[in-house]
Amino acid sequence: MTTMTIAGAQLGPTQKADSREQVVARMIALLEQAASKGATLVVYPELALTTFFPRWYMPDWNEVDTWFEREMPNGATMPLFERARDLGVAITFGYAELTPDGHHFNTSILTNRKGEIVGKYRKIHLPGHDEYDPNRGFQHLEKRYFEPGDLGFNVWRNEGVIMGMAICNDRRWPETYRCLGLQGVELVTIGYNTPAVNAEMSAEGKEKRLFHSELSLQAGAYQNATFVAGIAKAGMEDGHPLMGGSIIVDPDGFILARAETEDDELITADCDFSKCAFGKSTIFDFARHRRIEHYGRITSQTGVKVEV
Ligand code: ING
Repeated sequence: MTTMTIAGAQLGPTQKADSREQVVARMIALLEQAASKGATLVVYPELALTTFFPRWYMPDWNEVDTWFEREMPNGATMPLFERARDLGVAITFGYAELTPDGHHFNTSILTNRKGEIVGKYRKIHLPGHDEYDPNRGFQHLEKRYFEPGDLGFNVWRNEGVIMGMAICNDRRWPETYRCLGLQGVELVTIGYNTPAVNAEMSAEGKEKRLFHSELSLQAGAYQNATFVAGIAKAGMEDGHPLMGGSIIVDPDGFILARAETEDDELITADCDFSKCAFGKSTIFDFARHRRIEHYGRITSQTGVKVEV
């Protein structure tokens, strides 16, 4: 029976002018706070090291590439890995990855408590658009700057827990959780950067977005009998608001911890992973209840086909 105190390290805003080193110092402060509370895993947001740069149209790819990391760990992040190792705390965080052969991904890594990277995930569901859109209040150019992830949805047995990763928009798609649930996942970590307002539909405010974020995370947890940690980068970045709402959810879908601010804020939850077993062996015993002979449309068809 494995128990673990999990910490969600919500980050407040990071401005375009802020350095990686400044952000890493904030991340280390949250790491030390987590360690003092007995946490042995810290979950950081998507694109944790920089501002949410897909909001900016940059025609010059040399400028775009300044937002990417060519190796991990690297000079700026090594202090974080070393401090995590010294404190015996595993970490997961998102960053923009530029591979040696020139591919751009929205990536997340997971370490063990010795600071060794044990898993990598590249964001599969990329929202937004790939060309400058003059009709938007701000851009959301993830489809321009990133390629869809090429690693699939995987799990790793890390510190005795079956862990999986997803990133931001992935949390809105039930396929994400089910692909992990079919591998026995017990904890899904999901960092996010979610604009507090809709660039196209200003009527959709923060309250509705917070509701949709919690709904998605709670449903994914309950329907796959897993813990889920959804952790935000939040606050006003160069005049553009990101919503907070970081939460840790248990396998029944109940919220165990919730951030109250839009700043650097630590939330923690004591997780008993034996709580996953009941759902996985009863209502969500996939082997006993699923009828895959009727699910073919889910992987054979991408968009809607109305034939009635
Ligand atoms: N951001 C947003 C997210 O999925 C979004 C984009 C916001 C899509 C609101 C739909 C509604 O949370 C990222 N980075 O994926």
